[in-house]
Amino acid sequence: MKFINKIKSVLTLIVIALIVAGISSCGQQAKDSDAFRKGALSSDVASRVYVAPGEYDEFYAFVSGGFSGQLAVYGLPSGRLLRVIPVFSVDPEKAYGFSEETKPMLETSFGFQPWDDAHHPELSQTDGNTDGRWCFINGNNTPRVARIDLTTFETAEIIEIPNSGGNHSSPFTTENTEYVVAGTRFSVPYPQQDVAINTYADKFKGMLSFIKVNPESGLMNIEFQVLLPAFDYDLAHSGKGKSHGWTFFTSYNTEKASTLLEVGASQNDKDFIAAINWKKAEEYLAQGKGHDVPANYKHNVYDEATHMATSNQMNMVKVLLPEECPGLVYFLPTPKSPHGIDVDPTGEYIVGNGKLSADLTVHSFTNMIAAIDNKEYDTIIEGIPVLKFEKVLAGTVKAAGLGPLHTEFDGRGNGYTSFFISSEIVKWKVGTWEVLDRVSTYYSIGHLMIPGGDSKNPQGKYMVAMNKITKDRYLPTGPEVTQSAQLFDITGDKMELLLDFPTIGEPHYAQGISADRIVSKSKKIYKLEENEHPYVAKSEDATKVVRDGKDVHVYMTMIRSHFSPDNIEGIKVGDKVYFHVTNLEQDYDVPHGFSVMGFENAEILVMPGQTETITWIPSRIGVYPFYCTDFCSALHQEMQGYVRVSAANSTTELKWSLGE
Ligand code: K7E
Ligand code: CUA
Repeated sequence: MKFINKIKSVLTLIVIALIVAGISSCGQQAKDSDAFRKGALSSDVASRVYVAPGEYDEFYAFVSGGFSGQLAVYGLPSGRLLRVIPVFSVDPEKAYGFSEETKPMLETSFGFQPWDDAHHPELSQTDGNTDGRWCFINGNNTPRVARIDLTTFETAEIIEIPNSGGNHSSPFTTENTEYVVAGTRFSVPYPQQDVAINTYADKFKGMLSFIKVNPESGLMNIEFQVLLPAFDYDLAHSGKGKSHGWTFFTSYNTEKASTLLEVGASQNDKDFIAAINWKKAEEYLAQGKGHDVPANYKHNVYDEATHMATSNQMNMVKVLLPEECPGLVYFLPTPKSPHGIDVDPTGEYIVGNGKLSADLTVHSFTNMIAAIDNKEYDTIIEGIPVLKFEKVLAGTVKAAGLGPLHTEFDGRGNGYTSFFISSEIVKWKVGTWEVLDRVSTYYSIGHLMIPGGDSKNPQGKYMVAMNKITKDRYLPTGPEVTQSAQLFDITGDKMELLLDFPTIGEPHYAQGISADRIVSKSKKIYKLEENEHPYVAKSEDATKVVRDGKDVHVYMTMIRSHFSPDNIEGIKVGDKVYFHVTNLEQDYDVPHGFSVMGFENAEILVMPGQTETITWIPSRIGVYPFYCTDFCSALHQEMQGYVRVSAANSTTELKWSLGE
């Protein structure tokens, strides 16, 4: 036993040394051998990712942008980038965070946040299957969860998560999207207060949040939070099938270190997986066990009828305390600072990937329930029973690689785990735990994704690896080389590399779904007659310019190939001009853009039937052109106009016209 522990600690040291060296062992070997690097690509590989011009891809892939804060949409198997959806970062291309309608989306209790770090897209599910309705994604830095509407591919809602710091174990869904969960990575003082950082162990707490999702509208609200010890809660996945009703969160830093965590949080041989019985939580809430706790957070909702977002101030959350709610939370000891946690399609197996380990630890849901029934506890921490490791363990995938991070499933009884340090994916058999195949990734893989790979019914044809480092895989572009994804065919016994493609930002998790679950629902236009924007002009007759003190409201329309009005006079230096621009088109794929010379703002790109507003405070007299920024017709270059700006004290009359 002692000897084994010694081996384990030596292994940990090696692992840490490798992490510190920041080098991937396999990657290094691979780099040395060009033939190996290119892989044994069979000659027909190109045809298997080739999507002929005019043809559609078979799958959508939603890939997180990491530090870009956005969500990128790719087609698979081609790897073609279809769209970048702005979520947590401003995007001047789409006026996201610049238009008056979208600015409220980025409001937080700290004010307007123009950026965040987005890691985990998660598709909504019905009966454990991806249903193509919504994609959720976490904002890591200023804790938030966003919901993207997959009829419009627009961010429809963002909710801030109070009592959290680093919203990383988020936003994983339950099998009918009853909840998406959000767990704090960094524990913070609870309640937030001015205290010495070395009071961490006493004053700091971890918080796991359960966000209820309205089954019709998708609207989110924080139903309850569970107060936990001051660990770091890293990732999550919910149970399904037999384990439906439970959600599992990995933790590290059960040592409660508050400095130099690379050493301090690597002391314990095992950290915990927190298993939350959310159905039990609902019972406790019904019994009035939830504490109303004052909280300060924003809930921002985009209304498709008014084409406008509203930011709402929220003031309360319900908090459940484990010591008052027996049976609500259990800890499952899991070796070596587990990172990813993944539940197999049957819901029986819970895979904890100890990132400082070579092995994968697989727990059994059945064993867990038996251990709970028999009270097989090691100890109790802050009211939470710690189950005996041997009693919940189902098996171990032994010596599979170095630095396991994340696991996905193919629906044929196989698991696929990414290994950051040894830079590879290992395929293993669920139940026997034998390693079946391994394949190198280039380089330093983080997450991997199989469409539906965390659902009840994976669509296990392709697998995407998302890599942190690409070094020599692409043409150099200065000090930083693109991050990238790699596509594999997983239909055979051996995983087969098909394609490398670059990604935006840093890809973390991704979700995939067969295109047919989305295509038929995709919106083509916004109906003009349904436009309830308060400043809409539904025809050219309705256009006007209205002065209200120093505010000037321009009700403008656009249609191929002119603006109405296209001549505006009587604007004065220091006015605040609101251009409320309605696109009168009712044809698919005909946006028009709008921008004014020198107006210190982004363009707006207005979709058919939509109204968007952009503001301008002119600082100099003159006559300034505006034009359509999206090449919309043969006479696109003619789609232009002028605004005349007069001195603040001038008597220039306010007037507007088209064709005079
Ligand atoms: Cu492993 Cu943020 Cu999901 Cu990245 S996390 S790799
Ligand atoms: Cu409208 Cu170009």
